[in-house]
Amino acid sequence: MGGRLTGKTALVTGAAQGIGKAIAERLAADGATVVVSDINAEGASAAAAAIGHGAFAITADISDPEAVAAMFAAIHGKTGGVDILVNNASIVPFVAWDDVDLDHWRKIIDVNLTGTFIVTRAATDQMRAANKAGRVISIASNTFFAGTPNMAAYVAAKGGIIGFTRALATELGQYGITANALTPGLIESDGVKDSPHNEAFGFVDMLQAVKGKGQPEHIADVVSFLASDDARWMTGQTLNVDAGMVRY
Ligand code: NAD
Ligand code: 4PL
Repeated sequence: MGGRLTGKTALVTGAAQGIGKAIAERLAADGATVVVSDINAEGASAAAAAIGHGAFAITADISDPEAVAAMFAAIHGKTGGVDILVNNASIVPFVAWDDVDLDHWRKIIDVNLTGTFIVTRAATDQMRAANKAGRVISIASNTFFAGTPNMAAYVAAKGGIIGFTRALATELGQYGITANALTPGLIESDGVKDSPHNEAFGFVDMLQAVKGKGQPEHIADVVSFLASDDARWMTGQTLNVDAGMVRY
């Protein structure tokens, strides 16, 4: 499999840590030039240095259109433009329903859903300007199927990403660009390890068909497939990657 993304530029948002970092590592190992993007500048630089293979860091808040425009200008200057976009950045909250106020709702929708739109808007414009058979791969969550508690705004945003992916696939197919989503189950990422979600592994394991703790690499390997030529006949789809916790 090594080298199947040689010559491609891949942008991974939220790649300073966790699942995004594992995706960036995997796509770099596949031969892509990887842009490690994050709101956390130090973390993004450290991750890009650790990954090597020509990976470089760009600091950007996905919910800030000006920062995102500057990021795509920098990518164009350095590599000629993005071939593969992985929408991974998001806030992963743990907030009980009684604490879900309008400020929380707006923040989560603004970053997780509107931020995904802002980056995808710029990326698909850049792909089409360069006549690239681009790939948009968005990380949703199996919480959309499970209705997981303590995450109402997050679950709504993830459902929005799945709907957005379907519409995007329809509109971009004519340009040879595909759009697919992926729904991880609970994964032992840096963010989850430092949050109350870390207490849920026992419950989730009970529901899984295949037993064990989900790891960032379990997701990165499927993203590599979706980014590769092997997935060229798939678009508008959502792949569930959760050891069989939910079946649909
Ligand atoms: P994480 O919290 O470990 O990492 C998220 C990264 O995104 C961080 O580096 C953070 O700085 C960055 N980020 C946050 N807001 C940003 C913004 N506005 N602009 C740019 N970067 C921003 O999270 P993770 O667990 O690795 O999750 C990665 C993705 O996988 C997310 O989309 C998450 O919703 C999804 N997911 C995670 C799990 C899980 O159990 N870990 C399950 C399903 C889906
Ligand atoms: C099953 O996306 O998919 C907790 C935290 N449990 O973020 C998630 C499950 C979490 C999940 C998620």
